[in-house]
Amino acid sequence: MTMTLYHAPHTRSTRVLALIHAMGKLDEIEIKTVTITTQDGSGGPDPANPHPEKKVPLLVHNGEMIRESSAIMIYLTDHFKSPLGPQIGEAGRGAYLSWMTYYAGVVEPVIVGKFMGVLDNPVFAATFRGEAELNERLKTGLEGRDWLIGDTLTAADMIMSSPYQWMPSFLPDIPVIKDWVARCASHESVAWAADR
Ligand SMILES: N[C@@H](CCC(=O)N[C@@H](CS)C(=O)NCC(=O)O)C(=O)O
Repeated sequence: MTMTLYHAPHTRSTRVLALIHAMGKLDEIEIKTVTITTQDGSGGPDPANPHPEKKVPLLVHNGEMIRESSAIMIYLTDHFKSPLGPQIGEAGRGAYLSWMTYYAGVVEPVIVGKFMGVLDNPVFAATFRGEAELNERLKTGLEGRDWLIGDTLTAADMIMSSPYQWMPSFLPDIPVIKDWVARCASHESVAWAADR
């Protein structure tokens, strides 16, 4: 095996596991389960995890480390030329990169910002905007369609819907978004990875 995913159950690496399952590549990627330090203080850093901060997910391919969920998921759909991520030159590629990097660059800060109670900080709001804008981006992106890009689920749906699956309290009361989160959560691979 030249490709290894370092994974811990019920963490951000679960969505990468779901993607690997959806791509049908479980037999080509070794899944190594490691421990991590959790926010309740349980667990601990795993010496077997080569991540420089002992986080998950981490993908190692031919000795190269790929960190960050968005980068890992784009790397995987590109490497396997998977329809779960539009390829360079294909329709939807721009939207794909936009959603994947919007997730890392804006969605995670807004979620953490909400929990910290800093969404109205002017510097925070000027940099990331806030929950209303996030909801508006999703609502507009989903109006009249089942998935964020094209006619089928992509890695963009997997990553963008993932925080609402861990934290239903963050889910806005907007039917188009609620329906899409439920659709993503009941996708065979997402449900499989969550169970596992
Ligand atoms: N931005 C990273 C975040 C990775 C991350 O924070 N993972 C958590 C699990 S959900 C972790 O490994 N925490 C262990 C620690 O902080 O030591 C990504 O999306 O991949």
